[in-house]
Amino acid sequence: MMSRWVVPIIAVLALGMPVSAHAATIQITMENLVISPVEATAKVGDTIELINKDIFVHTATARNGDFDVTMPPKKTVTYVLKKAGTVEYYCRFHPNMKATLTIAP
Ligand SMILES: [Cu+2]
Repeated sequence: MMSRWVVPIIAVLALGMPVSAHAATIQITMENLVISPVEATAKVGDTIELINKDIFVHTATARNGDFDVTMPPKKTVTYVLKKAGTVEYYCRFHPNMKATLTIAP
């Protein structure tokens, strides 16, 4: 999981550029009624790419109301993070699907 990100981060640091200048895209997959990864970290301004590989509609619904994104079957929906915080989210249709997103300012 980490290794995909280590190389780009080192490359950015080596160039002396602030990491914060690069908005990242974080992929979150929903497949077989499981959200993966179950814990993800991001920053405000980053994009989360919600990939629904199932034949069901899923949602990424924040318990604190910060976001509520609906993903039609077999579709990818992107959402730009606007607020920092640790957000627990779940699928409204399948409440056993839950995960945590930690968003740094
Ligand atoms: Cu669902």
